[in-house]
Amino acid sequence: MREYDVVVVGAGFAGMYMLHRARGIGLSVRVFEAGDGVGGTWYWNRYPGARCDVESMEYSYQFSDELQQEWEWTERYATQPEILTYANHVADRFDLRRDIQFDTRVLSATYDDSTGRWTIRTDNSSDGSTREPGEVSAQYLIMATGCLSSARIPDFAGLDSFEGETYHTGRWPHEGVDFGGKRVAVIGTGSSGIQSIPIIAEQARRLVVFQRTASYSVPAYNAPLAEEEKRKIKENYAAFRAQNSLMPTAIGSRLPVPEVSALEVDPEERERVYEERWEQGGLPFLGAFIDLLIDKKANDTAAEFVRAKIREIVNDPEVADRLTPTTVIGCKRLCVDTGYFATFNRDNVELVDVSSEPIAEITRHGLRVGNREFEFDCIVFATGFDAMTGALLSIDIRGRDGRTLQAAWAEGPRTYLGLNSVGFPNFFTISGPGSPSVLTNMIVSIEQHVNWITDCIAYLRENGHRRIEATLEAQDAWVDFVNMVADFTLFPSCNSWYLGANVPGKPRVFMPLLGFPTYAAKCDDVAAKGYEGFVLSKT
Ligand code: N01
Repeated sequence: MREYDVVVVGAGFAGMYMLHRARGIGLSVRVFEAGDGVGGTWYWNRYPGARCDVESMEYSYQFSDELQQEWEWTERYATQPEILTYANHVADRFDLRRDIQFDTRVLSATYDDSTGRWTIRTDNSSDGSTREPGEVSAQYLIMATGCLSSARIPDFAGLDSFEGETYHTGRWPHEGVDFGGKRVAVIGTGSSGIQSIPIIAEQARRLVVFQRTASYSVPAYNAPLAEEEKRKIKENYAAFRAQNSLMPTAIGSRLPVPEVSALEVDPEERERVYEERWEQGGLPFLGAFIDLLIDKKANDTAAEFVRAKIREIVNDPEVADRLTPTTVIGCKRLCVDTGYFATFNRDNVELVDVSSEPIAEITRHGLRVGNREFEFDCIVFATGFDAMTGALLSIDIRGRDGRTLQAAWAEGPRTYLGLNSVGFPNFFTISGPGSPSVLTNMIVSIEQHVNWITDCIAYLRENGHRRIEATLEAQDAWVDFVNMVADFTLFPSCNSWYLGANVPGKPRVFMPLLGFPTYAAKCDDVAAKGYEGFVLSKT
């Protein structure tokens, strides 16, 4: 069996950077990747309109100044193809591919307490030369499997009976899809639905959108990036990055930091601030006031502002009504769109509300809602992911004493710092549950985790330690802290994927942690105190 210091699962932005850093401290590394290329989420999510909702000058690696100086983003929000090109450029530039085994899915990982090593089993030989199962051993197992990588199609009755084409936004065919002249259904109106619907509407003969929960969305106002703006940022990129990392979401330091409650200002001033943020576009809309995600009354003012915008954009008042969300704005991830609401003014687009009467079944020629039968050539499932834990729990991971991760997390994920879980020594999760991850600029969080893990492994080796594992006490306290922070906010108030509420039977636990700067400081402090809250062992 081939032996490595480190096995990394996944070659998205997390896996690629982990490989680069681990190699940099002299470790032997093998990365396993199920796809046939790098890029993770940007490799799989090739649906029409896929685009990042974090600005491109921010959504990129900062570990190499040469890279960030030389790479030229072309638009305010980068498209999926541009981000994938960037990922491929990084893989080439840092010669990553020679240690990545593509087309290889990790099936299981088993820890052996007598050696302190993991045995990793894949669906491909250990050098990728045959499709025979392969096995390798590693001292450290690092999961870079992504938070939104386990695509999910709900368990609709009759799913297999449909004779037309079906697609999931998170598993889009590489060759693209031609909707020209076709009758298309889109199920789901989260970020993926909201980005793809306007473009599918332009191509399809007829588009019917099935909406279970109306979503809040703000305009992207995407545009080509001005040379002057790029130049200004690049003049002092490090300072720009440092400023962003002081923001709670590690995004958007160029906008004024809110200092007052939405309820402290008079209605005219409030309206002015919302209008200004709306005109700027994008996720920073929620940063208009200090308490939008904390105080329901404050949140109502922002929600009502967006509702009024929807009524303004959509011509038919009944359709506008159906498109108008009633929940807390920002409780589910805020969407960022280009022409989403206006799409429902088109003659070839229909909106069907399935909130009170769900989709009863998928049929041979389409689907049925109550007594109404629809016929389609294609069904697009924009139905989301088994977020944050789905990819991890789909692998049979067995730690000390043969205990499975599934059993350890049966009541919801339990981690210390979102980095390690009790019972699973020498095991790290990059952007794992219990860390800020999806509530931040993911690449910033990824780099922070990878840097921490790399320093940790270097420390262990320098000091002759062979194992590291969180203590139960530290983990329990951390889980309590993550819950306490969430309970202080409005996040637990709706059925979001942050809570696992989109997957029937999944434990309802708020998985990410709010607040990047305090989290990063805590991780630094833990390291400075000799990895406080972990047991390090030399045997
Ligand atoms: O998935 P979602 P997504 N019957 O879970 C509906 C990131 N992302 O792929 O809300 C009918 O948000 C479901 O309805 P409901 C971003 O973080 C980023 O769109 O559960 N409908 C919902 O409308 C995002 O949040 C970008 O009631 C059903 C939709 O399917 C995350 O990925 C782009 C249903 C799923 O929405 C996930 O986004 C894309 C059923 N049985 C994604 N089951 C950008 O950077 C589910 N739904 C811009």
